[in-house]
Amino acid sequence: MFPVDLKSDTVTKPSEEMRKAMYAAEVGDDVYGEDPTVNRLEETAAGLTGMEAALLLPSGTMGNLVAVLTHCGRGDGAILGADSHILNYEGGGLAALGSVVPLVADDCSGCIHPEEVRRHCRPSNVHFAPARLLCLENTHNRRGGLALSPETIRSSAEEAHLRGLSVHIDGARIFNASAAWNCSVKEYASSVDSLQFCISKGLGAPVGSLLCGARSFIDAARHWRKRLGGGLRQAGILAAAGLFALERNIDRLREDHENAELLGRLLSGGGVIQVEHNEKPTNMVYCKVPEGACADLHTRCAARGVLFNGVSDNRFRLVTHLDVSREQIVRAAEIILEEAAAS
Ligand code: TLP
Repeated sequence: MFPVDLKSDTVTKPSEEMRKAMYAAEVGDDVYGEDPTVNRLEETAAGLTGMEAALLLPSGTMGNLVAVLTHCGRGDGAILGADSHILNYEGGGLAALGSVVPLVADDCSGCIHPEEVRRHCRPSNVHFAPARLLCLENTHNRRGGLALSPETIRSSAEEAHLRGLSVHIDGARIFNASAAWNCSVKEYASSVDSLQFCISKGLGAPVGSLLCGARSFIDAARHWRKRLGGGLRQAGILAAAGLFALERNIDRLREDHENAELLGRLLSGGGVIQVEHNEKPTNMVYCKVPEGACADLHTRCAARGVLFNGVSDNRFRLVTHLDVSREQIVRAAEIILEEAAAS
């Protein structure tokens, strides 16, 4: 039963069957394009998103970085949400490695709306960094794992395209979004130029992300991946886990959403923790406690085997995934409530 690890869906471990698929993988040197399993995974990712081509990368962070570097040159502006993962948690890679200027936009609704896109597209003038790219995030991590609809994405993307920008989706958890909206990932991908999704989160693979887009874009992205040192050799071992994840673990994401819903309901029932409301929730529960109470609660729960991450002094995040059962959720909620009441 313990530990119940709700820190993130990144903590999932490959199952016995997934490991067998990895063991049996046919491999080759992927830098030569000769790994049949990587090629199959990239074709599968392109098929699932309806895009022309895809590229396997070691992480979501590298997927986003390669996308930004491929879309933008030095001094170009990328419109990023103030609460986006790219801006907050990716080490400033776009500035450090690409001299790309973050144009920080309001994303408190989870999306960067068309009027906000317009506001950042300033007239051509030597004083301004020209906006070249709009980055959206779905599901939106810091907005509680909120899933955006295909229509919401489309209206912002249309505005950006009208103004000559490209559009990228950080879709680390795009399959959670499509499960929440009961739509195909293709409906998201069809309105943008690139989309990256992670196989290493709720889908349960140990490593990897797929960047998807037009063939010419992916060819250029492959060059950036190599420059960043992300060209892998017998990566079929990892790709086999990705293929397994895409075949077996997409449909079950709904269970994680049900568990998150249950967890939120149990925690809010206790009256000591405020569970944040979210219009279209997925596998995350964000909670508020009195100012300064987070660190103590975190330590007390960890001592009893319930692990989660604090986001600030009074806010913490719980993430459900395929290695946490319904029974574990119920027990974790009891422990969190007991400790919150005692502190
Ligand atoms: N997010 C991690 C942490 O970095 C916060 C998590 O535990 O949620 N985009 C989004 C929306 C993400 O949530 C993450 C990971 C990434 C990109 C980066 O993926 P990795 O960890 O594979 O580099």
